[in-house]
Amino acid sequence: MALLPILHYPDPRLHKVAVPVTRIDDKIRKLIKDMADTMYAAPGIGLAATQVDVHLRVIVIDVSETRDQLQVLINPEIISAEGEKECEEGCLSVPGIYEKVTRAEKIKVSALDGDGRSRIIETDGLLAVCIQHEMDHLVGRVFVEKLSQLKQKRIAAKLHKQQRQAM
Ligand code: GNR
Ligand code: NI
Repeated sequence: MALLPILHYPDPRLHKVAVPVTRIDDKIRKLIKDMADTMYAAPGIGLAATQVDVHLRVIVIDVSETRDQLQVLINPEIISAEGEKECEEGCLSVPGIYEKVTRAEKIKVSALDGDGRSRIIETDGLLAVCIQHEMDHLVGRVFVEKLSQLKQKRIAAKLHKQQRQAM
């Protein structure tokens, strides 16, 4: 088992844009395994490759209570989105910060699974929120950047304080 270090906001590498995977080879399979281990250990319900400083369109998710329903999304694309919903979000790259974010309520997404089979996911609820949160990471966006400037300033101050106390 290999745990990967997770980048912490405001690390500029969190703003890199990931590129599509062209071939699912042993290197990608190892990345998926290590990302899943890292997500479960954190613990988190999702992890985007961007967060472990790998800039490829790879996401792992497990929103199950039993933590045994791993979903791998490679090269995900939103086909359609409808409605709006507010949900309190957190992020492994922004530890200790939880804020309400508005997302699409229902989404339809195409992606490849870990074996390279293409699949269509139609979902709402927590899985829809999580997929949108992870897909934002792949284009260099962190959830706090969707908040008001005032909230972002308060979060930056809180993170500075946390960092000082950790030293
Ligand atoms: O573990 C996580 N929980 C979470 C809760 C609400 C909305 C989104 C998430 S994703 C987050 C893990 C993470 O940072 N993924 O990028
Ligand atoms: Ni996140």
